[in-house]
Amino acid sequence: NDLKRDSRGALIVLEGLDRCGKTSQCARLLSTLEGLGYSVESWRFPDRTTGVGRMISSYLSNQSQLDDHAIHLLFSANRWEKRSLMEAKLMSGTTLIVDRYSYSGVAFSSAKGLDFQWCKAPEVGLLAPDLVVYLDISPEKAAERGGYGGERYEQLEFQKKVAESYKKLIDTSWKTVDATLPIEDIEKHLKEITLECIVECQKGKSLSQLWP
Ligand code: NYM
Repeated sequence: NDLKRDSRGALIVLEGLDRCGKTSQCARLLSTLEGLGYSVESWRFPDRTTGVGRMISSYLSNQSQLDDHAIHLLFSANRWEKRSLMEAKLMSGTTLIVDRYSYSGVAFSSAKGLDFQWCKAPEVGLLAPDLVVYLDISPEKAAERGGYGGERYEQLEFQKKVAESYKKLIDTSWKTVDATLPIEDIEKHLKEITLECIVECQKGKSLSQLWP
């Protein structure tokens, strides 16, 4: 219908600790929305396919060392290099399901001890999500799931600090979903809140910028 064709897509971000289940839920949400006939793409940050992304990937796998500030700015630059494409996709009606965004940037870097406001600064002017879903799990439960891949940051003590940083970022506009529920329940919940958000965007909700 006309509404579907002429209106913009929604920018939907999933956030959470490592092993919270974001990546599988993003995949499920993508296929659900595709099945319903929506134009939708699944994105993730860091986007390891770009030049900056390859530097980040090498840092995360401990193949290179970088100053904490420098890697923080690279994560941010990795979002900036995708900003115009992101806006073009949204304006052409495509909904984006994004696995991690600026909130991960702030949560992980400030967990290392970097100043919270300093961490937020390079994100100013990036597109603000229409919906942020926080997949909530305790660091202990996440660690029990095993399969920490051995990348930098994937350790219980550090994840506890990341959880504290996320708590400072969460505001009333976020939707928190209990990440320990059965996978199908999480999926159903995500589908509902996502569809609500897509409808709002179709009705003309305007795209805004960080930090609102
Ligand atoms: N991460 C991710 C950051 O430290 N800053 C960021 O801006 C982003 C987007 O990278 N442990 C961290 C969180 C993860 C790691 O992400 C890689 P993933 O989702 O495991 O590929």
